[in-house]
Amino acid sequence: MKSQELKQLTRQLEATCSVPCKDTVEIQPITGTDCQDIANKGASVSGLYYVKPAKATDQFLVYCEIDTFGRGFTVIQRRKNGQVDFNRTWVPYREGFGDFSPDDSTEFWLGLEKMHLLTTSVTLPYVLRIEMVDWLGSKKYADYAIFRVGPEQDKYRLTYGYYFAGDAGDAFEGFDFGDASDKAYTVHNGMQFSTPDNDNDMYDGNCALQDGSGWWMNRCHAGHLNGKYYPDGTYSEKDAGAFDNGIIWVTWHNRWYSLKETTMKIIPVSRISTDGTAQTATAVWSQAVWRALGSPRSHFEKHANLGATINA
Ligand SMILES: [Ca+2]
Repeated sequence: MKSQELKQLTRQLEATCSVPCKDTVEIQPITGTDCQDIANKGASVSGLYYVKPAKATDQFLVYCEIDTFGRGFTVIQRRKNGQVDFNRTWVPYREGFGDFSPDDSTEFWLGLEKMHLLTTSVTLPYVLRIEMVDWLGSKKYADYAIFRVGPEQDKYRLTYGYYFAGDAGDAFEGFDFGDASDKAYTVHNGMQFSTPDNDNDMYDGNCALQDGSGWWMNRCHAGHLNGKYYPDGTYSEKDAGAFDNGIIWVTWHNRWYSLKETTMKIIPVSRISTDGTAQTATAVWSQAVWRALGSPRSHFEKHANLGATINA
């Protein structure tokens, strides 16, 4: 009896295994330089696509989030269930890790080299949109204009022009915690990337090793989206071994609250607007980019105006 059951099970397994794995992972046929290019070519469903930025020698797979406005976001980071371990060393952070799925059900890090190729191949800069969900289901976002990831020789340095929009606050600007981790020590713009085995931070110790993650560490962070996954969100110094190592966006929730979901995704500045006035938006953005590059201190008020113009 047992033997018969086993035989039956074997037959079932054989039937399953004879279906090629590739058929179970659906890769869309349209290709392009990035997901916006793919959306421009008529792709209307989110899923897995091959992209090849101008600087890249080979195409690579990405998850494209394509919405009803025809916007194509290239997703570079996804957290949603804690199933992928983000405590990794330099090479995995460079090459990417985790799982892609056509239905956005899995976690991944696209990889710093691919982020570098994407963000430095374009003439019109990217916006980095960060979307976050907390354990009550609230959603907030933060947009950064002129987002770039430098080359490996420069340790994949993070740079952006300015915080453009959002309701989550500007954690990349740093945060005054009222202790040793003050605002100047937690700014992320201009930081090189660090991993536990490759310390490029501004701290005597090793932030990435302490926190068990790879990130654009300063001394150490105010926004930390590759942190440890804490189901339920709240955790304590005791849980974490003294360090705030969760998934943190401190201008929304404090550093002892770890977020439930995060998405980091990029889109050309001309397409961030949903109102279809891409050309107007591009013109406005071009001026804004010029102003931002010319006068880094005074752009905050200007962006408030810019946001009103684009969202109007
Ligand atoms: Ca250090």
